[in-house]
Amino acid sequence: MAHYVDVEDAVGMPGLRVVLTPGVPGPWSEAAKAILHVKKLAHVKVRQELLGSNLPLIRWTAQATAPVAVWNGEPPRSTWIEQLYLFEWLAPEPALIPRDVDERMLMFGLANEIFGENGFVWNRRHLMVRDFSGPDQPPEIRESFRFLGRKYGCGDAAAAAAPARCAEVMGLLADRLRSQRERGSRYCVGASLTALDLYAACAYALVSPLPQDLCAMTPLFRAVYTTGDPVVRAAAVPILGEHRDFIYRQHLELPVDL
Ligand SMILES: N[C@@H](CCC(=O)N[C@@H](CS)C(=O)NCC(=O)O)C(=O)O
Repeated sequence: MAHYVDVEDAVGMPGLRVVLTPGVPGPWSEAAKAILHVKKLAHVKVRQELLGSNLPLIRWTAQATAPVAVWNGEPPRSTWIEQLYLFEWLAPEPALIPRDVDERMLMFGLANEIFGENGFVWNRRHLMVRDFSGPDQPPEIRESFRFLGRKYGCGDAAAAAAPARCAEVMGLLADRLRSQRERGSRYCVGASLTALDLYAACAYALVSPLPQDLCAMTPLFRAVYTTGDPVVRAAAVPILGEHRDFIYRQHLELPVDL
């Protein structure tokens, strides 16, 4: 297992510190780790307490989620887009943001569909809340998901809209990968790896996680991450899983180190 330090110890350290949730392959956190891996960026991993009060983290970063990236005395970066710009600045090569403006607009547009507010991951979380906060669940699990539901605005309307929204983003990605394949590329944009490939690959864990030997998850998390929603399952066309497997095999660390 990766080595994590406590927030209290990390605050006074220099350099790059990245707050993550040990043992949980959350897409935003795995994507931050993927970028750090590809860029070989030295960093200290810092522990977020899953669904804990995280008071030291709130004092340090003014929020409680993971991931967060903190560079020296600069303001903490708690969103994927700020983190990408920071990592790209600290280690410009290999570049994960396309230099071509059309490719760049395409990449950030699709990345926002996957990772932005009301994007794929956000809506997939609504479905987790829907499926794991009912009265049939053990109280501890039910309360955890109800907490997430309150925090991230998951009411009945949001849950009802979520499957189609997830499927919409998956369809956009699948179309993109198909047209790239026709041009002879296995990547989402252009001819080489970009951050979008990492985001798509990490987000796919919320449809079908990597097998247990490549990503060891507790039975609960495996159940939560594997969706049985018929609309989302219908959108899970093979090219999406093939792309995820290709990106992990070619560019990322396997088995996943949580
Ligand atoms: N702030 C990140 C997203 C991070 C995020 O939402 N993390 C969630 C994953 S479920 C989290 O840590 N939730 C636990 C909590 O809110 O206590 C971004 O917008 O890029």
